[in-house]
Amino acid sequence: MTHDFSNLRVDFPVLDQHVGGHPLVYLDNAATTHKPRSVIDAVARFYERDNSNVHRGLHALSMRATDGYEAARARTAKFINAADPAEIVFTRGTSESVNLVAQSWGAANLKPGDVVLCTEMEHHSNLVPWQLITARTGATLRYVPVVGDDAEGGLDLEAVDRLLTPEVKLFAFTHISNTLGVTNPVKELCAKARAVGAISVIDAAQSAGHEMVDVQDMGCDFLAFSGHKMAAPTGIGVLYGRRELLDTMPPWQGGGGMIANVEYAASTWKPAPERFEAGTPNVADAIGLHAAIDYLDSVGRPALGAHESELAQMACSALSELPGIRILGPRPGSARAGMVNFAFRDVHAHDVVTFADQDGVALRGGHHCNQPLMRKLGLPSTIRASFYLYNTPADVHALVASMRKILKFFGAE
Ligand code: 7TS
Repeated sequence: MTHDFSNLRVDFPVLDQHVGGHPLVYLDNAATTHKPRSVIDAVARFYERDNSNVHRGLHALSMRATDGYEAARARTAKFINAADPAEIVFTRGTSESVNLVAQSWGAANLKPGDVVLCTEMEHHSNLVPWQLITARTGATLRYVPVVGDDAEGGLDLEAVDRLLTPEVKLFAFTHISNTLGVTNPVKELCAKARAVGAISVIDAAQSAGHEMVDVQDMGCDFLAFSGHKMAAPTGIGVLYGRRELLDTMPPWQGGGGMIANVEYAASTWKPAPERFEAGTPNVADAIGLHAAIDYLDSVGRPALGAHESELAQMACSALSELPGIRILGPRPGSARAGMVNFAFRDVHAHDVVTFADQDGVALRGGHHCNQPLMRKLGLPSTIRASFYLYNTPADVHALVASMRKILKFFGAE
């Protein structure tokens, strides 16, 4: 089913407000997205009717809570075409999912002489965990470079072939860059990793809620994403892991829910996914994630991604006409994911974002948790506009009008 995107705004209560006397134009979706009424209602309904702990009680509420939590797991598996719901571990978000792989798989498998390969365009959440575990195990961390002064060429695919030596044990890369709007050829990267015997870890934080993600087709070993970036609540995220791998991995946190048997001297573990979910899980927000997935699939992910990408390309072309602008990632006119990241020669990014806020336009300014990449490109900070399903061409016009006004105010036009 496809939707008329201009009608979706009403599904999101938070968008029904004015900022600075203007209707809110929310363009900070790569940081977090808003939640539709159906998600807010699903979470409220859980607390109003079913609130209880899971997997531990035989009373009606506990059984309902457990059913809701496990139904969310099964729905999430279907959403990314995982073969088995046991391959879905609930976490707090992408960062925690990547840390889980690093601390569990990494600690058990990496040793001096091994290499972890990552890319220069990774968010800190898919970079710092690899620094921590390579420092701890004595393994080496290497990076696939990006191409071009504005990283307009994306990932250097020839360098991937050069860097994927037999010493590489794990290759971690993002699906869609949160800074460049570049989409990486993940299926190809997974195949290349597999060819040298390395496992693959995909950061799908910017893609899972925006386009079809099929873990079996991609051929990845692990894939991480966050609920809050795809219309679901904060505090719930997902780690997909191939069952054969998850079942060989040691726990990374101990506590209730993850054990088979505990003695004073030692314990044994449940299989995945429980092995990796110590303590009371985030039941309410898993149920919220289920509702968000239903919402996104009712809109239709292929149409949703195409809509955002169209808005980003429209913004990119219009912004490229402005004086002193530098746009990162694909050149205007080229395909890009639903965001555009730019800087002005004459006005600081933080001034731009502060002034845009007075026009009701919510943008993000800063290094976007890509400090090493920004340093390489020689930019201390940039301005990012990122789109979601409720944005419209009118939002792009508001963005461009606000940018023109700011440049004029600073005498830069
Ligand atoms: N990976 C990517 C590609 C991201 O964009 C983000 C968050 C993360 C990982 C971390 O996700 P979390 O939910 O665990 O925090 N990105 C951003 C951003 O671009 N601006 O704010 C957060």
